[in-house]
Amino acid sequence: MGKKEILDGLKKAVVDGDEAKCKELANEAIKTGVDAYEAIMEGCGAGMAVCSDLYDKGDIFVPEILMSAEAMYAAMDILKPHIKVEDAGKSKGKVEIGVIEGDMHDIGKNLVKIMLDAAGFEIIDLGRDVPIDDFVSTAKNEKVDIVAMSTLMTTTMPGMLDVVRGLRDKDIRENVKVLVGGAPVNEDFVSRIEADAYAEDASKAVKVASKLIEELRGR
Ligand code: B12
Repeated sequence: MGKKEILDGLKKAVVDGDEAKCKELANEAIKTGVDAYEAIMEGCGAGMAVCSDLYDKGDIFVPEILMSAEAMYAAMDILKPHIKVEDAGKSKGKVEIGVIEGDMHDIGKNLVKIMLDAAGFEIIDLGRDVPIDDFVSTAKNEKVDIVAMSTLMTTTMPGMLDVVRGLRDKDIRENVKVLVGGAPVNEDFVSRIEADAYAEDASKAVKVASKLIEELRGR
């Protein structure tokens, strides 16, 4: 089976929520030397993006999207140990990542976590629906380098501002970089809440996080 066939097949298997097919194709990717990183981003991630669009159009519903997420996780479990990120050695740092209080959407956060982990970052996963204070106290107690926050809902975006304020109140804002992501978030929002950076997807998150670590260490 060729590379294109495997990547397209993985994408389709995620959309179809076909866990068995996802596992089969992930194993096939490894066997035939397809880059695991590419398989995750262009197979699994691309499939999940299609699911989001189909959901928005009303073509699929909650049960289907949850099956797709399960199928994607099954493929990623197989692919993850095989990821090689080129500059992994250069910019390791400690990252706490979580989904803001009130928000249960964690599929995107999990994808970002896996890619950061594979790139050599030390990850503290706070999970989803994370209270503001947990972000702040973990940043302080664990001396993290990056506070990474996700939200998929407009209603929970203000929580990100509360975390930035909390970091300031505890006098640790200068010690950390604040990275935000999720569909409703953008560059403009970063400046409004005085965060440090935004990344639109998991592969960009790795690049941006590496840059933030360089900035932090270069001070
Ligand atoms: C799947 C889904 C669900 C699932 C979530 C399952 C789970 N465990 O995550 C379930 C069914 C539970 C759900 C529930 C709800 N949902 Co919903 N859901 C979605 C859906 C269809 C897809 C989201 C998704 O997983 N996408 C795939 C992932 C891979 O993409 P992603 O999350 O965007 O992540 C990528 C980037 O954003 C980025 N990224 C993400 N996080 C981070 C973090 C950092 C630090 C960085 C750098 C980057 C980054 O990288 C990721 C990977 O490339 C979206 C619609 C959509 N088009 O997005 C609605 C959507 C987010 N849901 C919505 C709503 C309203 C709800 C509910 C309130 C519905 C209800 N009435 O019950 C509840 C909320 C419950 C709660 N309190 O959270 C709305 C939000 C509207 C708004 N603007 O606020 C949306 C937009 C649908 C819509 N059009 O109305 N939902």
